[in-house]
Amino acid sequence: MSNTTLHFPKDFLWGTAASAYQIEGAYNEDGKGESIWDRFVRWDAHVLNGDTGDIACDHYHRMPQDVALLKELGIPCYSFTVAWTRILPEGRGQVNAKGLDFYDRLVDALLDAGIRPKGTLYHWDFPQLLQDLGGWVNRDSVQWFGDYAQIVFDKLADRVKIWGTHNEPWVASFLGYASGFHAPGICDFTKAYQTAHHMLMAHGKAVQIYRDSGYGGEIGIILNLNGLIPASESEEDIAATQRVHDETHALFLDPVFKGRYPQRHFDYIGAHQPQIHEGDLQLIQQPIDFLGLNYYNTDTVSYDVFGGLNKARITPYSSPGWGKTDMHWGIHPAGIKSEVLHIKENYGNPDLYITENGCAMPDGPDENDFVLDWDRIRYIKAHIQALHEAIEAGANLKGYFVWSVFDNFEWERGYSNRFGLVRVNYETQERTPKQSAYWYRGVIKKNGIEI
Ligand code: IFM
Repeated sequence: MSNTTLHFPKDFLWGTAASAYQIEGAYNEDGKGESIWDRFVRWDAHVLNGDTGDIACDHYHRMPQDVALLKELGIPCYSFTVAWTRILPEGRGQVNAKGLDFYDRLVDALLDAGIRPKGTLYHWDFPQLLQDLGGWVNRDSVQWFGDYAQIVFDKLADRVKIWGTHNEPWVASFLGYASGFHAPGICDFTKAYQTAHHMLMAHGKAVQIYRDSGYGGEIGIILNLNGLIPASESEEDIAATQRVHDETHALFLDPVFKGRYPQRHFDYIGAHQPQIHEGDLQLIQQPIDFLGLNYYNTDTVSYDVFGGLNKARITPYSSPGWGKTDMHWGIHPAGIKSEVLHIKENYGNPDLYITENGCAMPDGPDENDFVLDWDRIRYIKAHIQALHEAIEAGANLKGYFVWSVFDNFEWERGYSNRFGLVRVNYETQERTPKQSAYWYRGVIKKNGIEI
């Protein structure tokens, strides 16, 4: 039987993504200030095995070799995030030239290697000194972020032409301020909603600053949009699914694209509603050039009176024939297509990038640290195939980024889960591309997948 190649549009942007705290290490070097994650990992019992990002993949020191490896793997675009506290150790005020220099060198190294750099301003590592003033709950955070954004743009935006403002603001707001699983470890829904509102305003502010500075590239926001399916057709399960959907999707998408919050949800959360001033929603609703969509998994949702504020129980969902990932997340490739089409149909078919997709698998290395990860290849391929269908259905999908290029620090799970196309031996810091890295190189070369 002969194979068919599903081709992607010309100029489709293939890439890989990583984030500062998860790979850089050098947590207190060259003038870097303390972030909330530097603090959080030192709290007893908050991260599995007491792991920290102090060293992580030591990318800060190994950046030139890492970029050379990206080149060898044929990666056309690399998505990195900037650590706010490398640039502004106190979160505001004095700029740390050595911190800026690191990203300057990274961008130049990428361009020299023929790799397009894509930058994101915020991936959860808020400055601790500003956290001491209330963090994102403090309305001044909007201005703090704007000032930080301006500094980063002025240094890098002449060469970096694709920018994300925030990565996954739902995670920063709700895992950081409602469940407390993430830094700063606060458990308070009112603060979580206020954080979401200020992060959205900060996003709008950064977009405004970017436009006013005339750098002429693309800017957008990156949201994590899990699939959600009611566990049954009962009214209760459907309503619970709607509540979770409102919190994770509409709370972010509606203000960015429509300049309003989902009223039904605000009626439901009552006293937890954020304080909104006149003009806030106009600031949030800046025209953006793309939406970044991170998709990993789909859950079923059922009504549960013990299910927190949303009264919802979340259960991982897998399509028949698929198991679970090492994160115990279900696998449902069609879910990525549903999310893309949800955006297309409800938010004016904006340009989209899949800014993260991938999986942690129980990688079993051989004696040379080589990982034959057919399960990861199967996962990525099925998701790419579903995206091909979404494009055929009319979605404006412009690119796809695998999370992640390297195994790295997976937040509260420490180093126990591996998402990389490249294995990292954390004792020796040796990098070994997995089978999936070579397979992905082939996808990029063909600009498509064989089915
Ligand atoms: O590792 C994270 C990343 O920081 C944000 N998106 C999800 C990934 C996997 O959990």
